Amino acid sequence: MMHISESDSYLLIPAFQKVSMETSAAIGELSNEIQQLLLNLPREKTLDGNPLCQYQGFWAQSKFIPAIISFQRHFQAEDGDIILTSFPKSGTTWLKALAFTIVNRARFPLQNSPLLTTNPHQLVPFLEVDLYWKNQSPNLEDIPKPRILATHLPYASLPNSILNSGCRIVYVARNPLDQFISHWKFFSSLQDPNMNLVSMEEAFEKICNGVHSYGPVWEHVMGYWKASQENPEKVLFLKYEDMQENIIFNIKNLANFLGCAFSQAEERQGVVKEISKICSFDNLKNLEVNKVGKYSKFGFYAVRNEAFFRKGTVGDWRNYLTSSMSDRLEKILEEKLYSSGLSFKK
Ligand code: PAP
Repeated sequence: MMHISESDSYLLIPAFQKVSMETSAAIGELSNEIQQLLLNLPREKTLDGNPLCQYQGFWAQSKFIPAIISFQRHFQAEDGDIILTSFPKSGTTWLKALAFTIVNRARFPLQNSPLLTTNPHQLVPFLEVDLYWKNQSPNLEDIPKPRILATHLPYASLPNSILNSGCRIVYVARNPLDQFISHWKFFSSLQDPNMNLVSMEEAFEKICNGVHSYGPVWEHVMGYWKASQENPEKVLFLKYEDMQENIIFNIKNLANFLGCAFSQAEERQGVVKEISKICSFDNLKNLEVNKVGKYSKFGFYAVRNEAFFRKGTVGDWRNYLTSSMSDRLEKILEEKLYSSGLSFKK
């Protein structure tokens, strides 16, 4: 029988806590293998104090490892699927709103869009931190086609069926300085008594060392950037800052990539503009559902929908990072990212 020390059990417990009987039975099948695996992985802590493991070269919350493995092993992508991918706090909510609205515009007239009454994270669920977290074998058959699903996994860790099927991948990237502030402010806003949030300075130190959920950010971004360069029909690489600068162009580009380009008649009728307005930060933030609703993506915390709509601007990092902090992160990014030709507006 395997011996688990007190500190090891601290690491493992979250993976099996607060799950339904059905889920825990399903997780049970994986548990021995995962316990072994977790015990041998490098460990750290998230910005909010949860156990973090380095799995397949990226950092993941240990409580999500069973769900990540189930997703990797069992998810069967279909050719028509649309997989939205991102590093957390890079524009995922916006991308979900846009993709859902563009793809379903014939099904739902814009004035009756489900987006007006449902948070984008419920319309486009996350695979590993939602569907496979709640159930090791979720029923994905009933999701209307084309299925639009999301993940924060790095490109290299995506399930084979996503890489090898005809499904399309859309990635949204964001300037890591703003991404860090967005992440930090998100956790600060949760104010959950179970949370052990480190100071912003400590959090920044972790970011610079690449130690944060799905990090290092530069490897995440580079994985999708390279894939989009090598296979532009398969992977579309969007930038949050470009979307802010010209959303109309980006909506059309996204629709073309997804195989549902706007007709001339639609363009004349102002459909693209209307979609940009419905999915805009101001519109989504002020919807009743996003002011009062809750969303439990993280297993532990019931996150208020409003937490996904903070400021929605470019360059907010200037209000929080000292110049020595921004210089330090910029230097790392220069070396790890920008040398590949990729850059971000600030
Ligand atoms: P997630 O990883 O938890 O899903 P994600 O949606 O990727 O979060 O990022 C949240 C950021 O997108 C927030 O940025 P901020 O903290 O700098 O404000 C959020 O405000 C911003 N955001 C959400 N919806 C929109 C939108 N419709 N347009 C522009 N920005 C948005």
